[in-house]
Order: sequence, then structure tokens, then C-alpha cells
Amino acid sequence: MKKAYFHAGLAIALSGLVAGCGQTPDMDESVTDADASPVQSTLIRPAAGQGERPDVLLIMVDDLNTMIAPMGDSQAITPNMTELASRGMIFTNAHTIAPQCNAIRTAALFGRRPSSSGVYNNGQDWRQMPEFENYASLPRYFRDSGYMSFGAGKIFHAHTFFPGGHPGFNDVNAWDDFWPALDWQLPDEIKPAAVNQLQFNWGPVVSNYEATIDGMTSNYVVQRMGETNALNQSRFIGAGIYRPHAPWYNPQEFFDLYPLESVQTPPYLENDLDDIDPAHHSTERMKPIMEAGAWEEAVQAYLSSVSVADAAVGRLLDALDESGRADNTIIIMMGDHGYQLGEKNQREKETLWEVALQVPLIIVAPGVTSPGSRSDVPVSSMDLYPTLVELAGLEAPNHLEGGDSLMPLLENPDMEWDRAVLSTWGQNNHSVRGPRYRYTRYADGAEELYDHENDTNEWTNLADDPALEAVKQRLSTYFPAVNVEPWRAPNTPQQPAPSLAPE
Ligand SMILES: [Ca+2]
Ligand SMILES: [Ca+2]
Repeated sequence: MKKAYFHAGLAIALSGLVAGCGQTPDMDESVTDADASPVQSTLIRPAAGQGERPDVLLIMVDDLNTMIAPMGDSQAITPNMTELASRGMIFTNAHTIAPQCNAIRTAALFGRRPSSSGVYNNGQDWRQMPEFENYASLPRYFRDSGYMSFGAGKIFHAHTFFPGGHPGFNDVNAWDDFWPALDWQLPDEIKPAAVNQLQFNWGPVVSNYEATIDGMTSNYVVQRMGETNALNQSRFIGAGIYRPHAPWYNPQEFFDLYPLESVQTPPYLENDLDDIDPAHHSTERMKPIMEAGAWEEAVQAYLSSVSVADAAVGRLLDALDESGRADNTIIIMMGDHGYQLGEKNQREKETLWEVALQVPLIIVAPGVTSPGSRSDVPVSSMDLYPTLVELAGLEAPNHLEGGDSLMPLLENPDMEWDRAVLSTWGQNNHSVRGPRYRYTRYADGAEELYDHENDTNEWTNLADDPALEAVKQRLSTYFPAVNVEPWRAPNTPQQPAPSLAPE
């Protein structure tokens, strides 16, 4: 398999038709102030010498569902993710703790469930919360343990959608060096000149990969790796890849990978929503796409964005291979949550269905994982922190909850492990995924139960089947006993409950 499928030299400059939603693309390669040089590092901390502990490369990919080749997807062109999976273990039943960016990132990076912390949605900044003063985030913990740490992009929550951007909730104490800056995690989007304010949209831009967010993010990480390869200190490297998060403005070459006439839309059943409580679904977000007849174009644009993310993975792997440190580097690639592209007439995440909850997870741990191995055991984003600290030979901090080290699975892919994993969306709405069934119960008592052995699309809600009462009972033991109120800053109005309405 050829790696690094897309390099800058392949970039072509074309303007042309836009895919979808009436925008006319033009060129805009303006590089903003946020694209300034990386902040200077002061790597003066006590060193964990190289060889004492393995390096860590954490690749967090935003809004990446399982439409990648190593998960069996037949459309996605992701040779670098395939290469990555071939080096270690892929998890075929991995799920997010929460189907929205900030909730999962705060939970996974601190090892605290949303139901315990009250961080259920995107507006809640953990840095304002007294509880988090007592916890070290994952990169902070490695840094405090003697690692040099550097990173770029969306590791903690951030996004580009607000006018002027959203700097994000980075842990400024977690990094020796961060790009674009410790207090600003993402550079500006490139976008068609006709687009003033970012919105959910897509289309080709006249630009090359170097100008994309993920091109710049991966460039920084590659550059910083090169500068630190010879240092005798273990490294924690964070690469926060932003695509396939919207907007899907990508260089033309990435659209060209997926000819529209051959794009397949996801499985869809006309009356699928009839057996689900109406309070727990909304078709509003898909409506503009369906009314415009642009479903295939939306899938094409998402797939193009998946390939943008894949190209970044390829750059990171190439740089690692050239570093001389690959044999002592743990690589983890994880999606933050899934993404719906019309299944159940839904778009985006923010539901408790499989498509919004399942994520790709690949772990390469030299000396531990076997090349090309896989596990079907249910695993969770809450397993990230305990797994990484064990792989690095560090003590797990005692505040971690809701996850386990996956070390036994990494060492033994055939291991059976009787376990199910929890996802939470808003206060007291939970879904538990076991080896076969997904059981969901909302705060108002509405239920769904799906049998993935016979119904991978979750088309038939079996929650009322008396024969499956024991299944529900068993999976419900994974619901958390504590479900705290959504956290809000003192003297601010109550956070609105999570909504299925378009944002
Ligand atoms: Ca996300
Ligand atoms: Ca149904």
C-alpha cells in the first residue's frame, strides 16, 4: 500500500462548480494571522529519556465515522489509515462516550464521564470549573511525568465556525509547544471567496493541501518532530485533525476522488422512525439537503474530507518512519464521535444511534500489538487515558473513571471480555453497546433496543419485546448511578438542554 497518497505536488488549482447549497466557489488562499509561526518552545523540563518510556503520537480525528477502508467501507479512499491499521490493532466495536465534540474530548482527556462532570455539550469550558483544578489532562499528565509535549489542532474542543473563530478550550499547561498557539487551536478555514460567514456547506476551493487546516497542522507536527528527534527525551505528540468536520471546503483533487455518479448514499428505510419516540428524532438538518436533491453531493463532500484527514495521517506516518523513533512510538488514532449522513434522515451527530456513536480506533504499540490484528470487544473513548498511561508504564491517576486499560486486548486480540460501553447525550440520556445489542434509555423513559447481529442499521426497535427483557436489564447495569446537572458558570442562565434542532 502506497502511503502518503496525497502530497503537495499533487495539488491542482482549479476553480469550478460547487457541490451543493448554492454557493459559488472562487479562490481564497489568504493566510491569516492565526497561521503565524509556531510559538517557540522552552523544552527545559526534567526529561524522561528516550528509551525509558515510549513516545506517544495521538491522532484525534474530528467527526470521523467508520467510513474508512480499514473498517470495511467500500467507498472511502484512505490508504494511510489502512497502512496504520496494518501496523497494529483496529477495534471494530469502539464507541464515543458522547456524540458532541466538547463533551467527549473533555471526558476522554480527563477520564471523567459527562454524567459525573456535568460537561454535556459544546458551551461548557472545563477551565472554569473548580472540579477540574484537581485533575491532570492526558497530555498534562505525560508532561508532568517528564515528557516533552507538543501538538497542534483540535485535541481539546475548538472549531472554526463562529465569526472570528473559536479559540477552544486547550489545556495551556499541557504543552511545551502548541500550534497555532496555546490559546488558539485552529487556523482559519480556507473557503470560497463568495462565502462570507462559515456555515454547513461544501465545495472545492482553489488551493493546495498546504493551505488546509490539516495540511498546516500536520506540517507543524512533522516539523516539530524533526526538530526533536535527536533529543534524549520521550515525547507526547498531539495531532488534532479537523476534517471531516464541516465545512467541507477541500482542494478540488479530493472531490475528484469520488465521482458523483458512483457515490453511494447510506442505507435508509422510509418508515424507520415510526418505532421511535418522536421526541428523540428530528429530520430538520437533512431537510435542506434532501430538498435540494443533494444527498449524493453531501456524501461526496464528506468522503473527500475523510481523504483530507487520511492525507494528514500519511504525513505523520512518513515523518515518524523517518524519525528513527517509530519502533518506540505508540500511535493511537481515534475519532471523537460518529457522523450521520442521512441514516434515519439525520445529519451530524448528537443522537444515540450507532452511526453517531461508533468511532474508528487504531492502536499501534511496538512490542505489544501484532500487525494487522483486530478486536471486536466493545471499547470506549474512556479507555484512552488508562490505556496510554499503562502502555507508557505510568501510574494511572486516581481520578479516572469509566474506562479500562485495553492492554490485555492489545496483547491478545482473541481475548474475550464480557463488557459493554456507555454513551451519554445530555443529562440522563444513555446508550449502552454490548457485543450484540445496543440499549438506549432517555431521561423521559423512552427506550430503544437494537440487535446488531441481525440489524446493523438499527431499523427495528426491539425495546418492547418481552423476550429481551433480560438483555435490557443486563445492559442497564452500565447506566451511571450519578447524573449531575449540566454545569454552568456561576451567575449564568441554565444551559439549554441538548437539542436535535439545527444549530
Ligand atoms: Ca467532533
Ligand atoms: Ca425503525
